[in-house]
Amino acid sequence: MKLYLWISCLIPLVIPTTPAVRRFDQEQLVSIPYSKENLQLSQSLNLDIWEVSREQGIVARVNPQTKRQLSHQVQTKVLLPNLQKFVDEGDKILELDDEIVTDDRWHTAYHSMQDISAWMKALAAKYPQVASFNESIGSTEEGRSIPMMTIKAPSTTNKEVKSIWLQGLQHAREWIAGATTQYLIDYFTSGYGRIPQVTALLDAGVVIKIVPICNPDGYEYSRTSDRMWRKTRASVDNAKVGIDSNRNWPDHWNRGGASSNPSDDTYMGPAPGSAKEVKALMAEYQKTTNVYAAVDFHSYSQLILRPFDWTDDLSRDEVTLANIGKKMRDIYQSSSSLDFTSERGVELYPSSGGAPDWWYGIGTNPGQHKPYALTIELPPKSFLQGGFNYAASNIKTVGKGTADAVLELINYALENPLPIYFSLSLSPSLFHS
Ligand code: 0X9
Ligand code: ZN
Repeated sequence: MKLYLWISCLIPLVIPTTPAVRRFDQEQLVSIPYSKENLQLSQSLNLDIWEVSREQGIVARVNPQTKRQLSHQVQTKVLLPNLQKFVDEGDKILELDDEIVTDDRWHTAYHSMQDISAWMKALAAKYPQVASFNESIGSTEEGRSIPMMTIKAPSTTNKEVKSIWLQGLQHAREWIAGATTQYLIDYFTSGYGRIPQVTALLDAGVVIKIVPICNPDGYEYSRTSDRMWRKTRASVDNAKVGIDSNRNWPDHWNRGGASSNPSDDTYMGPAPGSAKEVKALMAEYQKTTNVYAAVDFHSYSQLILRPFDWTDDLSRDEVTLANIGKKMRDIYQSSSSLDFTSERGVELYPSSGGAPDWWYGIGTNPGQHKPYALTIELPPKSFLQGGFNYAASNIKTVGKGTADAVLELINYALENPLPIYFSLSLSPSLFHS
């Protein structure tokens, strides 16, 4: 008896402190018909919008409270009555692996942040001629490193550099975005001397910088604790509410389609460019000479989005940007049978503080070309094909289609660089009404 009491006193001390895994039994996926008004309504209720399309309407995650608010105002259709079941399904198909291999097998699973970094290091060691691994361009809120790979031909001198910037996974749960940027790292690194188009581009002075995981804290959190987590893990008033880094970039920050409420999924942060992750990315980007094109990879919906995200006004380069969007859409189709749509970001829904508006706006160093600045929403097309739970067996197909589309973008951007706008051009971008 005495022993029993003694042991029971110890129990609280020996329970392991693994983080609680968030459950979604009370949450649902619903849709409402597509219209501008309904879009505004869902944004004003700060719903977690998963997709917006003519076919599915506006698809959003709701809890009992937001569902009640929504159903009072508009007809609501339940698509997934218990989101926990959807998350459980994902656990079966998402394939997590911890073996570090520098061949094709890497792209058959989703990996941890630590393994991704180790893999990048191993890949750089395998291809020292072209790849250099930067373990950290800056650290995250929880002290993790943000790794980057730079890919460059041995003969390239600083004078002739034409840079391409590729980044993925600002949003934690969009795992295919991180897997695809890893595929691109592999493609351009191992492709030199093997894939003629890659060799030709690198030999012509193209330098590719790839940050595969822009939000390491959020990514790990979505792997271990909350599968539907989107933001960083920034703290506000000691609560780890997180910032939506794609609402935090300092170009037309807080100009719509972003929330000032820290508990919302599109929380813009307390000030423009305040998120540690955004600061690190901005600093590295501005060290990069002559960025011809920059792409921010997200999921899902199969979209190629061009500026602007925040305003309905057409950019000065609308015709050119629409043209490359169409070409990339065709490449996705012919290369991987993936059906993409090309449009302006704002046409999907308005949002401010996103990376591409900053790249195309005030992020361009004075006297340099504007970059082709795109968001790519990777597959699948809809929640019907898994949404954020996109099976790891798709990584290679998506990766190959994306590599071909990005090759097209690079070639096109080199042949048709966007103009250099001198100081005057800053005014419309900075002070747009
Ligand atoms: O909302 C975002 O940040 C992106 N979509 S996601 O579902 N991956 O979160 C879209 C950014 C592009 N901008 C606009 N559509 N305005
Ligand atoms: Zn996203």
